[in-house]
Amino acid sequence: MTSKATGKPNTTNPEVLAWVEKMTALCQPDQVHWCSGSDEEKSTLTAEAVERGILIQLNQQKLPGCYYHRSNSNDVARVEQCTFVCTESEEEAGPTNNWMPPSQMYAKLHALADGSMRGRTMYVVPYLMGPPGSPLSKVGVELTDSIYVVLSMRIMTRMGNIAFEHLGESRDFNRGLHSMLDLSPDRRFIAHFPQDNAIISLGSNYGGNVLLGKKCLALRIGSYLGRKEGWFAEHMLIVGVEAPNGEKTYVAAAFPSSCGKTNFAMMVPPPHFNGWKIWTLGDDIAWMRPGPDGMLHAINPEAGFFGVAPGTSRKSNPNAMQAIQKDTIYTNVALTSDLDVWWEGKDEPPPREALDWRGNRWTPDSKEKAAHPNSRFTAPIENNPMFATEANDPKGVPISAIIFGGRRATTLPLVYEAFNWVHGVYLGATMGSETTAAAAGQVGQVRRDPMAMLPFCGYNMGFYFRHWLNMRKRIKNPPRIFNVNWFRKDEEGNFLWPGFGENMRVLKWVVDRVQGRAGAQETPLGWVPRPQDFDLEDMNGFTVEDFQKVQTINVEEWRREVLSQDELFMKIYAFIPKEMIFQRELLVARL
Ligand code: OXD
Ligand code: MN
Repeated sequence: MTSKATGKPNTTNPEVLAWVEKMTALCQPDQVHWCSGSDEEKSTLTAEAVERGILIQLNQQKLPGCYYHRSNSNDVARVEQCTFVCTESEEEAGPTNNWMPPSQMYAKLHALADGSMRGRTMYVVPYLMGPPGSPLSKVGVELTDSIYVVLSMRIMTRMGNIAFEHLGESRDFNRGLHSMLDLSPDRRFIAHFPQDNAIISLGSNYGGNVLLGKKCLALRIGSYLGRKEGWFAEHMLIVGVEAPNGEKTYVAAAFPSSCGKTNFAMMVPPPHFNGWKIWTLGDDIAWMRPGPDGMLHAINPEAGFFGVAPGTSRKSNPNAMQAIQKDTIYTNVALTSDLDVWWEGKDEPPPREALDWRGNRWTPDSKEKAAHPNSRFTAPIENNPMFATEANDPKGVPISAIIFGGRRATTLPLVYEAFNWVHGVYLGATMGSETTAAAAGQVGQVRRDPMAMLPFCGYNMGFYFRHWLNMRKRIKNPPRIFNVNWFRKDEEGNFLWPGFGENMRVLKWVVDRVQGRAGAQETPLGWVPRPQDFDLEDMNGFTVEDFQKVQTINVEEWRREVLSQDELFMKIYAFIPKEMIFQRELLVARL
């Protein structure tokens, strides 16, 4: 190690030691701390973070083990314009990613990182994505100068010695370097080097940019490795749907950021569904690989929730509310005078006075929101009362259905089922959604977001569709594919579907289809439930007509929809599999 390095490595892996030494020489931290993941380490680092004002201890009577963090006000969301995929050829990254040749990006970022940790500690954060001992799991090592990152990674991943134990002497680990620099947006880069299994993230301290296990490794690098190694890394939640007779069906679902994935993953069925249970395996990411039984098996590589706080309440998500009562880090929500947290859409009425997410005095008369729309909670997944313990099974769980969905005010019905795998891939590939606050930029525009992976696919989107098509040959019993939209509105702008727990009705139809119990009718879009196929009982005035309205297929709207799909298809035309063009033609003909 260099002369400045202190702290004892908790691995003998020569590749890890050599790389950490090289990065130490580059960043020149005052100290190097190798994270073990122990409870004592957590206490010491938390105390230090409180002393330095990085964390505020919350009211321990109300929220034991919970802390509050404010990020820099210019650093509150993922930044797609600063996110790069650095493959040798531009074609490999494809037209939907920012690209720079690896050598050029390394030179640029190493120059920025040079001496960036002087006066700081470099934390070596080993982390395991997925259950220990699983062939689907991967190891990453993140070097960071942010204590907030260390404490958050400890929640979001299996962090510490456990990762080095899984890795052994293997060279197969992700090399992640993170430095906050001075948090200037001008020097903010989230750069991925898929061919080296490496990530460099500079100039930010916002979760999605810096908790490198999540979007960077589990999705961007993961998707690249998945293509190479024959598996899927997807932006999907995973749930186990238990019927009253104990039958369990596993479903994965992809929705773009801030479209209610966490709520769906933690859904509580309404009283009408007495005996049905939804078990949560994951709320954001699924890694899936064909298993020996011919089914697609999924694991959640993560160990925590990094959920959007605003809108989360005992009504919208009682399980999440319970999960965030302890050992949770809150970021950019509002802070009340008794050191409790508040956000728009929480059950309690607004506090008479609070500090807003920027730390300014806030009252209900203030024009600004108290919590940032993308404020977050970071909570251990095992806090969820409906956590499915099979999420720790190294084999993963067999997936029977995949659901795609977006936020669409018009055109898209509540639910329909694809005719087959290729058609299902087309549904995923043409997914559109209105943009939200999870990424910097304008909110509310419809943009194409194939499989909810547009910001997260670590290679050419056309090749990604090809990978989805090719994988069919390796899966003997493929999951059925569905499309949903909870967000359709009437002419006055009222939602046509009540959403939240009532989404259980849609999920039940999906499960019944998969189990061969529910009927459907063929339409130009795919198979749809007729009123008699769909449970509309006890719906408080929601009628068969209301159901037909939310399921309406308006041919004029669909003609426009097909045309607007071209926005993406033209961009990647040179790479798009011909099967997708075919599917488009078939849809036009059916319409
Ligand atoms: C997330 C996102 O944070 O998709 O999960 O932005
Ligand atoms: Mn996400």
